[in-house]
Amino acid sequence: MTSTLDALNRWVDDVAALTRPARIHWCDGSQDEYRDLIAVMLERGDLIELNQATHPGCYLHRSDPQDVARVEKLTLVCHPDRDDAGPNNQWMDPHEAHARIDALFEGCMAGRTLYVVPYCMGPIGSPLARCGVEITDSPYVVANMRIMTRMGKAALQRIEREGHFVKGLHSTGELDPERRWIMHFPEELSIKSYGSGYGGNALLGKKCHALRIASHQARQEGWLAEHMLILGIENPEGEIHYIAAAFPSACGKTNLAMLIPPEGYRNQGWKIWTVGDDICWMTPGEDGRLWAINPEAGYFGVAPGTSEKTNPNALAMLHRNAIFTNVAVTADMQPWWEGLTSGTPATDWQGRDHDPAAGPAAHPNSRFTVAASQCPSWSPEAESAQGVPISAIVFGGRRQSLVPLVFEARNWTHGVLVGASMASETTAAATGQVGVVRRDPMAMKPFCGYNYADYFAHWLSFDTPNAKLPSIFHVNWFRKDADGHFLWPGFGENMRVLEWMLKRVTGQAQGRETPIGILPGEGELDLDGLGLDRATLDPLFEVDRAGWQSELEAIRAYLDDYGPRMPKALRDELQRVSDALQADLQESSTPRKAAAS
Ligand code: GTP
Ligand code: SPV
Ligand code: MN
Repeated sequence: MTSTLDALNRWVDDVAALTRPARIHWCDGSQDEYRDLIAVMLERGDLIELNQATHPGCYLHRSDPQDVARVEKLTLVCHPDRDDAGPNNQWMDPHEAHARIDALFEGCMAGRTLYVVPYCMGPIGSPLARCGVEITDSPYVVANMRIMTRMGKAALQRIEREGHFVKGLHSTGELDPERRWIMHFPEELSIKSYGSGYGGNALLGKKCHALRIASHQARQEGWLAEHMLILGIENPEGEIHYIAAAFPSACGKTNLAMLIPPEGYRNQGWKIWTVGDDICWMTPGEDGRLWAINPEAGYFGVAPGTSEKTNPNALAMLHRNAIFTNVAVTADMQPWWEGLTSGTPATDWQGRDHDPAAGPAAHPNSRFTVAASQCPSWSPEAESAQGVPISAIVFGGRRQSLVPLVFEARNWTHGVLVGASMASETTAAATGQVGVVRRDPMAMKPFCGYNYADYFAHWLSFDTPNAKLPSIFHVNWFRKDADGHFLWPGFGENMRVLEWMLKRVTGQAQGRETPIGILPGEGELDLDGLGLDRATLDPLFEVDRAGWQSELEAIRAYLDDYGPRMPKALRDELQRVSDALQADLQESSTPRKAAAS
């Protein structure tokens, strides 16, 4: 027995002494083990069998109604020094944090099984992948981890070989919101989560490890751990360019990652390949480019809004071997959610007879868990050890006004500012009010494991003489008219925007310089067949100078909150944009004509 496994065994013993489980099960990740877990959960009522004729291997889990989303207020990043966590994180002194949460763990697994879940984030043979072990008393968590990560024997072997792993301890506890914490100890490479069984709070490989802990490691080691999808765009010549895109939770990553191009594009030979839909780890390669892997092996996707019209690829992969969480069901036990064009909900997400007056049938943050390889657009490159080279990075948010459909940053520093300036309307993916605009730099507000000022400095540090960095863009699919309708059709039609980005990356489009960045020039973005009138198009492609002046002031105030730790280069860049806007305002008091049609 090696010392790593000794250390692992000792930790399991210590945890068992604290939590006092009835039994301990080491997960091997096998199909038999998965089948047994499902059987246990069906018996306990943790899972409900869905219609096996229409949805073989599919099950429904209903969460406690108080436990249906991430809880940011109870999510802590416990560096010894509070400033290292930054104003962007909830913080507690590590000693106090351990003491508080260990008191909750005391005896909490009595009568339960303690599962030891070794997992690997990333292809098992990839130098960019990292391993962890989650201890949990939730079979639902184990089953989800088996879909979402490379879990079991192979991961344990890699851990033994490598000699280190991230430690995650989880118990569903009593599911009492008053007795719930999700704590991170980046210096110790450890996580402790108590009192929630929900996705991001409980599947510790995902947001806790692959973003909060990994972002801290990435800073020390010179790489990036990001809340980004990864997709490949194949052009009619058969070349594939990869892009990574950061949108906040429930703002369109899964949808963009699985996009099916409009018919005209398909006929020409365009195709989208899905590498990842939520998390991206990027490292500079010897060639100076950024190379990216998807650390996950499955999708934990938002169900509502997923339809034949919006995301047919997602729908196609949800007819077998999927776990649904908090969706509604039809009378014949098929999963159902708002946005589906067929079927009628009989029972809502809480198991009550569906009453349309009582709100949506599926919870707005209801989710599916499914293996990545079941997606029709799944890219075999998702298994590549070295990852895929990234040609463009895209930032985006949910902004009903001001922010145009697409613009490009002038250079890396400007791009980092564009990412740092991101804001978005809040969604049901986290508890709290929905629809409030808040700053969410790089879509990492809930996930950055250290001070944002240091994080921006880390991003800036990639701009070295030998670097061949990706171009940086910003998109907004969510502009609305006065009546609250989306101006841009979105979904598959977002292909048009991707094509323009590729044209920029390959030098085939000139673009139109504006103070906030480069927008599509006249005729550069293909709008054929969309039938959008001027009243719709103008706002999508215009730069509202006055509106942007107030936006820049809000961004300045936000950056100032971080005090002297905020990199000067970012403040200078903001000043440059602000000066350009000012000059532009003085030069022309008449509004410019919008282009791009
Ligand atoms: P997380 O899993 O929480 O990180 O979410 P995500 O970023 O993967 O978001 P997802 O793709 O699941 O989309 C969330 C919601 O946004 C769904 O209800 C979608 O239907 C909707 N959505 C996605 N893309 C578009 C788009 O292009 N236009 C519009 N109007 N809505 C979109
Ligand atoms: C998100 O909220 O960004 C998600 C779902 O992807 S969760 O796993 O809960 O974080
Ligand atoms: Mn996410």
